[in-house]
Amino acid sequence: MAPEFLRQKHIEYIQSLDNKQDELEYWLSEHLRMGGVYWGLMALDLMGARDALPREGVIDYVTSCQHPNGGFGAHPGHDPHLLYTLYAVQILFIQDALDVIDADVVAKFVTSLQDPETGTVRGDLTGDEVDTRFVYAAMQCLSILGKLDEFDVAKAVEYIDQCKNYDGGYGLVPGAESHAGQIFTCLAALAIANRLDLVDKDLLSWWLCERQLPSGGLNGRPEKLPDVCYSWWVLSSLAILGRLDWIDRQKLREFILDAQDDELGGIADRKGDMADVFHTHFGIAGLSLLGFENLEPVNPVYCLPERIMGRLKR
Ligand code: GRG
Repeated sequence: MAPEFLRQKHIEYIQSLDNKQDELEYWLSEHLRMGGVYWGLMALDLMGARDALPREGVIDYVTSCQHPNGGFGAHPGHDPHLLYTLYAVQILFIQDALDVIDADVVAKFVTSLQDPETGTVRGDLTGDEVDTRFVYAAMQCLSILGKLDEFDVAKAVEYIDQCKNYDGGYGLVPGAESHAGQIFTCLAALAIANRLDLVDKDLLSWWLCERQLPSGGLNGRPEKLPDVCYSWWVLSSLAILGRLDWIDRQKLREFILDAQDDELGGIADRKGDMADVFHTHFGIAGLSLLGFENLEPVNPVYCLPERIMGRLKR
C-alpha cells in the first residue's frame, strides 16, 4: 500500500529551505536560487499553501535579480539568463505582481535571444548554446507578458519541427536523441503556438507510455533509471496529447509517494535518496496531473496553477 501524502511536512520542508543560510549547501546552490523559488512556490501553491512564503519578500527578491537589460539572474549579482527570466516572470504571475516589472524591457531581452535566420533561441547574450528548452522558455515568457507577437513564432515552430525524430519524440537540437524533458518543451511550445497538428500523436504517446517501468516510475529515455521528475516531463506531455490514461496511475502514485522523506518532508528522485525542492515540485505537480491528494490542478503547458490561467494575456 502506498504511504500517505505528507502535505504538512512538505510545506515545512519548503519553508525550511530559506532558513539554511548558515549551511554551505545554501551558498553552493546560489546559481539555482530563482529556480528554487519557482519550484518551492509552485509546490506550495498546488498544496493550497502559497502564503507559507512571504509574498512581499518573494517579490522583492525577484526584482533584486533583474538587470538593466531586462533579463533576470539566478540570484542578485548573477548574469541574466533566459531560464531565470522565465522563472522570475512565472513567480510574479503566480503572485499577481507582473506590474512591478516593465514588460517591454523584459520582452526586448527575450526576443533579442532569437536568431532571426534560424528561429533558434540562445540562453543568454554571451554564449551560443541553443536548446529546445530556450524556445519554450522564450515563448512561455512572452505569452505571459502578452508579447508573443514580438517573436518569430513561425520560425521557432519550423526549428522545433526539425528536432523531431523517427520515434515521434524530440531532442535538444536537430538529430539529437529523443528525451522526455525536451519532448515536454517542444510539445508545450507547439501548444502555445497552436501547432500541435505537427506532432505524430500516436507514435509519440506510445514512446511516452513505454517510459513506465515495473516499479511504476517513469524514465526519461530507454534503458535509464526512473526518476520522480519524469512524473512531470512525461506526464505533462501525455496530458497535452490527451493520453494521461495510457499509464498506470496508481503505480506511478506509489512510486512518487515512496520517494517522500517521511522525517523532514520533501521528495527525492527515487526512494532512499535525498529530497530536494526540484523533485518535490515535480512530484507534487505529477500527483496533481494524476488527480490525487486533493491538489490544485496544474496547467500542463505552462506548469502553473490552472486557477490563474484566465489572467493570461496571450
Ligand atoms: C517551466 C516546467 C518548466 C520548465 C522550464 C528548464 C526547462 C524549461 C525545461 C527542462 C526540460 C528538461 C531537459 C528536463 C530534463 C531534466 C533532466 C532530469 C535531465 C537529466 O538528463 P540525464 O541525461 O538523465 O542526465 P537521464 O534520466 O536521461 O539519465
